[in-house]
Amino acid sequence: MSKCLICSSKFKPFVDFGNMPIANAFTPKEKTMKEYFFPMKVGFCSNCKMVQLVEQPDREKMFHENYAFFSSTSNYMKEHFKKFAESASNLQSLDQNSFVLEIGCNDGIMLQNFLANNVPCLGIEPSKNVAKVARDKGIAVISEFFDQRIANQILRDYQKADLILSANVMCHIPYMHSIYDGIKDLLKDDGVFIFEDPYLGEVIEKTSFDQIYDEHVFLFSALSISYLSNMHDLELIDVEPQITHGGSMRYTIAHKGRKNVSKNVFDLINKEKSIGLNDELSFFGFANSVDRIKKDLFELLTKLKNEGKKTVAYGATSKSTTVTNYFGITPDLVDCIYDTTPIKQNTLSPGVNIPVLPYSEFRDSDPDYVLLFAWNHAEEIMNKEKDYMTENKHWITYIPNVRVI
Ligand code: JHZ
Ligand code: SAH
Repeated sequence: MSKCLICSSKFKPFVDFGNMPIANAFTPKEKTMKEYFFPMKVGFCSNCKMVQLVEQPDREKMFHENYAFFSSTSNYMKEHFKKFAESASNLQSLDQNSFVLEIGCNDGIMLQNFLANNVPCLGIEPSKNVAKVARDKGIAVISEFFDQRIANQILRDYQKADLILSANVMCHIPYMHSIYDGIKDLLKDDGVFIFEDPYLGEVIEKTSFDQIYDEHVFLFSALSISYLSNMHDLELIDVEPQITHGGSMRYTIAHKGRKNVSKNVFDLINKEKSIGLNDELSFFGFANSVDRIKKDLFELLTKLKNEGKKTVAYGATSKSTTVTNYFGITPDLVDCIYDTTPIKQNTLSPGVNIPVLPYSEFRDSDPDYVLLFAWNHAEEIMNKEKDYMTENKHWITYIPNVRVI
């Protein structure tokens, strides 16, 4: 039995992926150090309804000066965060006297929009290389892991915030009580904390098991976020589904009793209960669904290899580390992965050592099949490659089912 990170109740894992490497540990071709692996299992706490990793590597192993994920590699995401910033600014009627904070600002993809509108803002970003990109844009960044201690440092050096934002970061942090305490200290009486993360309901519905990797310690729902917020005298006041990262949810939190709770919250909680996101029985079939995709994809890639077809992959995502390592996809099945991120290029992928090559070489490689690891960016990528991916070339996707397109 494992102990819940939120409420300390005991729970049992419902899926076990075996030993997994650090999802973003793209390593130099000359491996000098033994790779780190950890046992990756996920469970559901029946008491507070939180889905969580049983074990997570130390944060410094994942987030550091060579962090491989740069948010601005997707044009669609740049546009998404521009709209996110606009809607949050309007909600809080922000101006040059306001103060905005972002937890995990990465390369400044969100805060650059506040800077452009002269709204004072500050980013907290522990991974020094991505923080530098944000600073080079003129954004103020504290390069530390946010927690209650840093919140109090910000209170001393700056002021309380009208708006605290975070995207694809909250679900990465196991010490949630310190985060929530820090947010409570920092948020003005009428301030709001808005964050978004991959949504549990979508992960279960689509069997998007590859949203599970070392960095994602939690898969949130309205049920679990409202429980957690209540523990800290905060309140979930709105929810808004997003199509990003394969299906996310945006949560708005305020001091308890300060704002009206939207009908959206009651509706989503009722829907979650009706589809069983409050019941451990609902998670029992998940491992079998993952294994069905595993069998189908492995058989397809093996068949293509036996027919002498050339298969490459597109997008060296964090998600692909779970797919390749759990499915046993090695360089004999997939020649290489093409990616636009300079720090990932000319490396080997975590665990299974598939070469990662510069995107600029993709078209010359003349593949028959392209396995789309960045399936969450399918629209953007398929559009970009539509003239190249002609009749004899095919995409392969695997969420929710293995498909050849
Ligand atoms: P992408 C990361 O997940 C890690 P990943 C993290 N844990 C998280 O939650 C989300 O981001 C927010 C490349 N690419 O966005 C760039 C192209 O080559 O699916 C990236 O390496 N060409 C913080 O890693 C990768 O694909 C393109 O045209 O699963 C996409 O990674 C595009 C659009 C992307 O996130
Ligand atoms: N918000 C961006 C970045 C997501 S990447 C986007 O949606 O694209 C996740 C980021 O969270 C990484 O840059 C990582 O360094 C940062 N992070 C991890 N733990 C953190 C913490 N305790 N405080 C602040 N940032 C953290």
